[in-house]
Amino acid sequence: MLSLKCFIVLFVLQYICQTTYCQPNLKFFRKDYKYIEDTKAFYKIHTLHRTWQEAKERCSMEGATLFYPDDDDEANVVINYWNETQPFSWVYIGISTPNVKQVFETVDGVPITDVYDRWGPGEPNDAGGVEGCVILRRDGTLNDDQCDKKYPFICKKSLSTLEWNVYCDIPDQGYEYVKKLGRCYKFHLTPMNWTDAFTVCNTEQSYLAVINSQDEADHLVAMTKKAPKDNVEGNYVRGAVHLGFQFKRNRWQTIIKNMPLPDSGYTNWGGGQPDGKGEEKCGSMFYNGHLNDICCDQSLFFICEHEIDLLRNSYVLRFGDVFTAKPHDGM
Ligand SMILES: [Ca+2]
Ligand SMILES: [Ca+2]
Ligand SMILES: [Ca+2]
Repeated sequence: MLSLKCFIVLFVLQYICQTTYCQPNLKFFRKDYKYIEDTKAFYKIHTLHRTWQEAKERCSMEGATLFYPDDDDEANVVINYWNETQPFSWVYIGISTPNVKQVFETVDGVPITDVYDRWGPGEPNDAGGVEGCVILRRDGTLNDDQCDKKYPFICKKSLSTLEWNVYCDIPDQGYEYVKKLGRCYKFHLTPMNWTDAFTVCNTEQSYLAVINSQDEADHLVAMTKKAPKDNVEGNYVRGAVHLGFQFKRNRWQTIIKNMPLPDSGYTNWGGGQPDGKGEEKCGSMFYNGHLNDICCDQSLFFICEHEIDLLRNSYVLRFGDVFTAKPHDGM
């Protein structure tokens, strides 16, 4: 039988849930995205200029896609938001000519004629024969332009495609909740150099994993063992994964608050490691859990770690999974 105290705790947690945690999540993707009800989608205007390909990859890393207007209404709504917040004259959109010159399609393979195709006067003109990517101007018209120029861009995530990972409190089903450690991990099967791996984890609102205990090391080893990595081809180093520590300020330290590695709770180096003699300044873990210094340029698999809001998590653990409803259910 539940005591009165339990009832009060339950009531308070439910109240907190309704007012601060669960409700915003119904229409929440990431803190850096703005939800627009008219189009039922989240948008982020990226102010850092990038090439078209970089823009596309950046949106993808954030779990979104490079925005293009589906129709006139969406073009208007997004341009209004852009007018309110940023001074740019144009942005890259997710339309290009990936296969045939002057045959324009969206990043998800839809012909431009099925979406928004209000070209500016005289466009598309493929000026100089080198224009394969599309920009949206502030006046709502499109122009084909060179893909390697650097422009601002907008990422989009539609509410209908949002899948909330309730245990990890993150819009990414690739993260797996580990009860024993009270946090989530994702094994990345696309090998990258240390810096790119670091960026990918950050972009996913996580960080390159830092081992803080033998339990955590054991889990990362098990996870690595389980990961379907054997068929991944390409030029990368087998046998180790990037982790969140590096040689900086003349010492090994983790990426969390620059904590010296000896204070992190785990310093189990592999035999003879670190052996890079100053050449290997980035941190990795052999598949067996032992630490290894490695060249930062080397491409490896890597693991991201995500910390979860403790109160919310404890609510789930205590009272069962009341969050499994999709974020937009009942809306
Ligand atoms: Ca043009
Ligand atoms: Ca950790
Ligand atoms: Ca080494």
